Amino acid sequence: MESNEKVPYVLTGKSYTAVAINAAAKAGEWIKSKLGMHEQLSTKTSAQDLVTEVDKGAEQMIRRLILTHFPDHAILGEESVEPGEAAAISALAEAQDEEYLWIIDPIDGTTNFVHGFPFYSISIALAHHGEVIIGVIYDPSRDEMFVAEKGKGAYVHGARMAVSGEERLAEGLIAVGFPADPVVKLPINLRGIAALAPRARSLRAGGSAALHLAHVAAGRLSGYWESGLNAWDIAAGALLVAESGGKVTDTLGESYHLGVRNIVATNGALHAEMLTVLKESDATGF
Ligand code: 2AM
Ligand code: CA
Repeated sequence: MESNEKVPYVLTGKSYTAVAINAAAKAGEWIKSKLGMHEQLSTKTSAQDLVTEVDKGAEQMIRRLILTHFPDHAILGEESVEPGEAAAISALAEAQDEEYLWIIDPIDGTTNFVHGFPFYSISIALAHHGEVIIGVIYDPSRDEMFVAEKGKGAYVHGARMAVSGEERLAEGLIAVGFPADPVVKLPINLRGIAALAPRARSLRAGGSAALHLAHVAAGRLSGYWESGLNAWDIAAGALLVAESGGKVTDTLGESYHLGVRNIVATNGALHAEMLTVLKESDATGF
């Protein structure tokens, strides 16, 4: 080993990745045990924007676990930020220059969790000076743990993941999302969906951005597009896709960074075609 070679990301004997996996697994078990048993249901910005005491409890659990190992690290968690786009953007702006920043979504797909639809996940990312170096997404329903480390690939239960091989949108299975704002954002989104539907093999809207990204990484979806997301929905999944050989940009084709809210993630081959369809249908969200 050369003397100037970078020291691996390890502190106090416990790797960052091990802590992320442990936190996601523990929170996931607990969340799953609460399926159909949550008590309070409140809405945040709209009737489509839900939160339960399980979201909040899971975030506390993950925070405590991370801080036990890394007490000087910063944490950005969905449930510790006021609802709405402006608060999310300013919370990220304040946090993103931290040396080590954990970015947590305790339940991505809360609407599904509330309805008992088994498509929700725990998303945990670690950024080093604003660059995501670890991404972990756990799907409690299928007991699948997706793990990526920057430069080291992405894995699901120990098996290396790779994006799918479809060359054209016409062969692609594409995931989309529906925005929580039904007044301004939904009509824009529906233009993109109307344009994509006849061009792709088929569309899916599972309701968890993080899991959509994990499935793109695993080669089970060819691509995914959604507008109006927050850093905690995307950070871990973006690394999973990149480390599986895929491509992640905003809807204008700019490279992924923590501030991206309008995302396109694909196997790479379909990327340009998806961007073109979104641009032509005026559905980029910009
Ligand atoms: P959540 O369950 O953590 O809120 C579904 O289309 C995706 O949009 C999910 O990842 C969901 O994450 C996210 N989402 C739901 N409501 C949202 C809102 N008001 N603003 C931004 N993203 C939202
Ligand atoms: Ca959430």
